[in-house]
Amino acid sequence: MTIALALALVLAACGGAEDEAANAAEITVADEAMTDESMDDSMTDESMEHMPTTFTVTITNTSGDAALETPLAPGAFIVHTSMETLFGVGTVDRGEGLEALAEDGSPGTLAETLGSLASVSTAGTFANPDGGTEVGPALPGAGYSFSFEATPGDYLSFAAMFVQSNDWFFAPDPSGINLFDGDTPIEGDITQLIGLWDAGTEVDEEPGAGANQAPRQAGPDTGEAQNAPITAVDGYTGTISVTLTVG
Ligand SMILES: [Ca+2]
Ligand SMILES: [Ca+2]
Repeated sequence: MTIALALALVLAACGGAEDEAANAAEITVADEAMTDESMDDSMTDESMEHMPTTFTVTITNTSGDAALETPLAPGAFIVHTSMETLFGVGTVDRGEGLEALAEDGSPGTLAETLGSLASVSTAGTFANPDGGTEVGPALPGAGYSFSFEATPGDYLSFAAMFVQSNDWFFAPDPSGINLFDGDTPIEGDITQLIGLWDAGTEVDEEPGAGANQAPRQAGPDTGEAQNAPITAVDGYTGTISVTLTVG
């Protein structure tokens, strides 16, 4: 502004340049206005960045219409910023509690272990089927819901046991689900983002028939132990439906 005014005065002193001086002054004022506006915008963006968004996930057991009817078991979820936080594909189970979740439907240890990581902002379990007050399996037609807060840059991972198996679990890819597209939270049907995985900790029997699978085994952690890499399981589409809602 000072330079522009000086320039205007010089031009005015030269005579016959009043219009140009006025233009120079206007342009300067317009620049300042733009600067103020962009400062306001950045302040708004900044304050919005610090406001977490509340998400709710609902996992519905739709296996009544699928290849093999199965209960779902209580599971664990985390909100995280690093990749492969809940598990890694092609690597063996890390001994953080995933085995108990995948073999016996016990999610507590995994949630507790992962909750202590610096890259995990929230960790929890979902154990009461929707509409109920008691911990238990979600039978066909029932489901689990859980809510959490997140900000851009956060990912969601969760895992829940496919009960008619030795050690299979539903979960997103190990990178997790990116909860934001830029600054915009994602929502809707996310079923396609969820896979079925073999934890590699127990030798598989025929799904729905094995004597060492949760519905039939003598007790937790019963069955032939294995130390194989975690792999994707094909088939069994339509066993669950998962939605993500905001607010
Ligand atoms: Ca297995
Ligand atoms: Ca077992």
